[in-house]
Amino acid sequence: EKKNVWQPHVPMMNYELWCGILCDVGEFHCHDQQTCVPEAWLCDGEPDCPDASDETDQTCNTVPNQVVIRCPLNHIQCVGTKKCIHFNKLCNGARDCEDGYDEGVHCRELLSACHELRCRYGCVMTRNGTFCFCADGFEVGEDGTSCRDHDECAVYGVCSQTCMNTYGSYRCSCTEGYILQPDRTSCKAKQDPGDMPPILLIGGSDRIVTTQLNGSGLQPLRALDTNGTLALDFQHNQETACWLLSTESSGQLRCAKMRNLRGFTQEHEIKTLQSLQSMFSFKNNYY
Ligand SMILES: [Ca+2]
Ligand SMILES: [Ca+2]
Ligand SMILES: [Ca+2]
Repeated sequence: EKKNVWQPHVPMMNYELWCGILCDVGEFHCHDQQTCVPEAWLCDGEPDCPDASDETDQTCNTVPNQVVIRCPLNHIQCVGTKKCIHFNKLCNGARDCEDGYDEGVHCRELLSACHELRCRYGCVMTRNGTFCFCADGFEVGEDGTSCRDHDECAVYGVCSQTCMNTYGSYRCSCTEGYILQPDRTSCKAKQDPGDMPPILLIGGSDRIVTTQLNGSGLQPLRALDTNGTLALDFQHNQETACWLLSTESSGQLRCAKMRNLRGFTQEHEIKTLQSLQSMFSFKNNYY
């Protein structure tokens, strides 16, 4: 049962403030109600939510079946669950998998097998056998015993923009105009000037307006012919808004400068050889 049920008597704005943000499909809503993380980061042995709610037993026992958990380097999945634990937690005398899969008589029986492997760093003992592992940031070489740097950047999505592999680690960076966030992996666009609040540009059926994110400060920018279908885009680097207005008989593609996100200036029509009637399918990609 969800605890944050919809309360019909609470006005929309209050509900959103009270409930925090909403997450996209395929994302997990951290229990802090403010952070969304990809479902693939659930129960992978690393806390990704600020409150670590992506790693609690309560979360990991209720992960939907269609979410596939891939354990990170040096982690192993507790059999039959979605929980990943670090190799260090195998045979360490404490029960880390709910069913005790990580502990047992094999921890004693496999000691000599591990010894024979002559692992450069450490040896893993599971109920299915033994193998070598390396310090975090390193992976086992082809000989099965030595250690070499793990190229973290080879995995898509490790950094949100630029990734640089280093010996034993890696470093994320951002392209110009973006700032690296405290999580050291994601980038956010710089706000210039810094204290300028974000603004919503909205295309309605009869006009284009801007508002602040909380809905206040509504400012009409341009009236439109009614009965049209509107698609709208904003090119940040050129401070230009473009919109495509289609009616049953004709279509028009227009652009205007929008300095400092205030009014429209230098509005002009973009002439195309193509009939804009036939651009309906293209239009859906034009937001
Ligand atoms: Ca996680
Ligand atoms: Ca253990
Ligand atoms: Ca590395």
